[in-house]
Amino acid sequence: MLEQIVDLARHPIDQAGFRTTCRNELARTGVLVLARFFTEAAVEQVVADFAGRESEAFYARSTHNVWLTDPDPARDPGHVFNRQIVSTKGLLADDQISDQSPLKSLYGDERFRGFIATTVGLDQVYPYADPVSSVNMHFHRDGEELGWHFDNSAFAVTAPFQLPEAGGRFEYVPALRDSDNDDQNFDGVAAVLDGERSVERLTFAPGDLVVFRGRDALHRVTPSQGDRTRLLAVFAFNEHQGIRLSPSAMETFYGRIA
Ligand SMILES: O=C(O)CCC(=O)C(=O)O
Ligand SMILES: [Fe+2]
Repeated sequence: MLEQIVDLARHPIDQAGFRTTCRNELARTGVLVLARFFTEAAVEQVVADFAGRESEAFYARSTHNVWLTDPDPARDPGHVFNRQIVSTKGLLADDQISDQSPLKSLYGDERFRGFIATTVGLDQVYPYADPVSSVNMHFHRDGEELGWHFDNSAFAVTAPFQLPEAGGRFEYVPALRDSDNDDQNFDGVAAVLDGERSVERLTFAPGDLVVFRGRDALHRVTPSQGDRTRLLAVFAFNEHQGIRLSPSAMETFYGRIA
């Protein structure tokens, strides 16, 4: 039942007026944080379900560029396009998360999907057609981070359930590139990587829902500090039905081909 998972009094996701407010906020700023979206009971259950599953998560022990692509041999190894970024966080894939989880109930809920679609300006959103991509749980133990990157997808829906004692901050630079016009702004990206440009910080708390436009906003999560693992759920949606990750992307992001 949706009302056991979402605080619908605070966030009436079925109401047209509420949806319009959310859509306008996302369009204006590129990010929407709905504070205390999840009920306390749902937060407690998700933490109980996932805290302690760190060792089951997949941790990619490799580096990536900001664009999440292979290096370009035609460019200098020192070019910002080929700069290698470290990411050490882990994840549990969709097929490692119980169908009884509130995360899956929410993800499959038509009212929630309708709300997300309206908020991001689409008629409908669809799940991934592969067994790994739709709902994920990210784990950042002490020292683990997610390095600077642009998302492949136009928008991301995430939900922090547990934050570390310190660190684990979400930092971003809005509209740093213009992917629609293939303007990659190499100088701007280099300035961020070199710490020469100020960045924004997004504050959110366990139980919040975050919708973020990360295709053109460079973003990262700083290293976690302390014994408490950062737990963040990612709800991945598509504009079209039947989309699956390629085998090579699966190998990169999940360490296996499912
Ligand atoms: O952990 C976060 O807050 C952001 C995750 C993210 O940027 C991603 O999964 O692409
Ligand atoms: Fe991202």
